[in-house]
Amino acid sequence: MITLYHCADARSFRALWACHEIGLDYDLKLLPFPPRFLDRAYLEINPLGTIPFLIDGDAVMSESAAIVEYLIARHAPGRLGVAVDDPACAAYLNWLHFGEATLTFPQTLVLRYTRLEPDRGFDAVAADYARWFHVRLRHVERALADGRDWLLGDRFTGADISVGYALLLARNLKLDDGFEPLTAAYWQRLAARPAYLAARAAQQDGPRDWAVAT
Ligand SMILES: N[C@@H](CCC(=O)N[C@@H](CS)C(=O)NCC(=O)O)C(=O)O
Repeated sequence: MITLYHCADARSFRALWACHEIGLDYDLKLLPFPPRFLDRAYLEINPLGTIPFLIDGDAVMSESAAIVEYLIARHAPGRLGVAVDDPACAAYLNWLHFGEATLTFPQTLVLRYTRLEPDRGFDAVAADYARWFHVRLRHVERALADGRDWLLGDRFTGADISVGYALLLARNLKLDDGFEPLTAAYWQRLAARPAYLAARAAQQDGPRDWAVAT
């Protein structure tokens, strides 16, 4: 069984959500946020101090989008993944990584300077990166303009988990006022998925620190 180190609503939620979409058993280790400071013993498990951290036998991973890709490739390739010889593979991988590298990174500056370290005086940085996030998010709105339900059309994939987590974080940071209509409707579809709801429920008993219950 895999072991997943997780903080409520942090990027490790991507891995937790993927487990529920796949129907995979897991051992969930819930940590307070940020674990680097609040659970020093965690550094012996993951010297980076970040979450997620996944252990699967001899395999260890610390990148949330890569974990989604790995779990799907191993356990649900035909159902939630896209094969390399499928014409949609490039779009699949691009969205999977876009969710983290382009849509989540700017939000971490907003989180840091509005929630974790509000007294640092970096309000302008937070405001700039909130705007940066909203401008990049237009790429999702454009993709949905043909009426598709999911990023790759009518099939829900790991790419939706990756981008969907960025939308969850945006909600928690109250950046969802910048969701355009198709993105807002896409978020509603994501948030209604049984696996999403089960993953949210699975983390309820742990420390929530910065996370905002929605
Ligand atoms: N690119 C990595 C980022 C991992 C990361 O920085 N996670 C954050 C939480 S969302 C963290 O652990 N922050 C606490 C810290 O840096 O001490 C991923 O996608 O998993």
